[in-house]
Amino acid sequence: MATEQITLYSSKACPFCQRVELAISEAGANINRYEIDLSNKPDWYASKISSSGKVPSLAYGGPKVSPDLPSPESTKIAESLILLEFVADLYPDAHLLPGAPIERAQVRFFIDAVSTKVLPAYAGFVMRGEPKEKLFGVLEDAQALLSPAGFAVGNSWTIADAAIAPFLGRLDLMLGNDVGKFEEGVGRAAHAEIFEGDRFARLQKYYKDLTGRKSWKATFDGEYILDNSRARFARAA
Ligand SMILES: N[C@@H](CCC(=O)N[C@@H](CS)C(=O)NCC(=O)O)C(=O)O
Repeated sequence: MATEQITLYSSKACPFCQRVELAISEAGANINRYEIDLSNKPDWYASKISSSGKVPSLAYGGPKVSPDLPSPESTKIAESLILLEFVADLYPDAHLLPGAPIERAQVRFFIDAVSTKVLPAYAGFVMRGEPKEKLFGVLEDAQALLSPAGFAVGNSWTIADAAIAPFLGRLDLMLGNDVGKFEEGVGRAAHAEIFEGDRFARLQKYYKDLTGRKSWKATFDGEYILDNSRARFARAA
């Protein structure tokens, strides 16, 4: 169990942040969380916490301070996938990263597929209104990587699940409400295929298992995310 103090700088709207919050919740870790308003970021955030200005990032160790007065003595770490591994290392008893070399490699392979294939296709469809075929193709590939039952790798939840879950949740929410840069009705039709059609039956069961967990309910505020997505990604009227 980590004994140093930890502050996660996060945003409820951000899928990368939810990755880390899921892992922290699955580990049962007690940390400080500070909400960063992405539309009005405090000046100290980029100068003292994350030079890129992006969330999530984390301050580890150092003296006990208020999160908005960060200490130079704490170590600052950014990037959601690095943070997932960091949380797994801090809380080994939670087995967020399996012990066996093969399974560790499978977790990392799955995460790589999420980064290099799922995310670009997700962004293309939702944020640029690109044709659905690319998204469907990569989701089918991701589905084929899933364990036959259980989670991405084996029967236990791992950081591979944290890597993809926030994006599946946003697809469900945004397409279900037809929010995105596609033509009217295209999001809803895609939603029906992904979340109800036979082609994605394994993915649907996986999604149900992910979202049935306490960690999901603790980290996903659907109403807030939908409002935020509407403001950012709604098609022009
Ligand atoms: N590669 C980064 C991406 C993080 C990212 O893009 N975060 C967005 C919010 S979802 C952000 O902070 N954007 C800066 C801004 O909105 O000012 C990670 O995985 O942590």
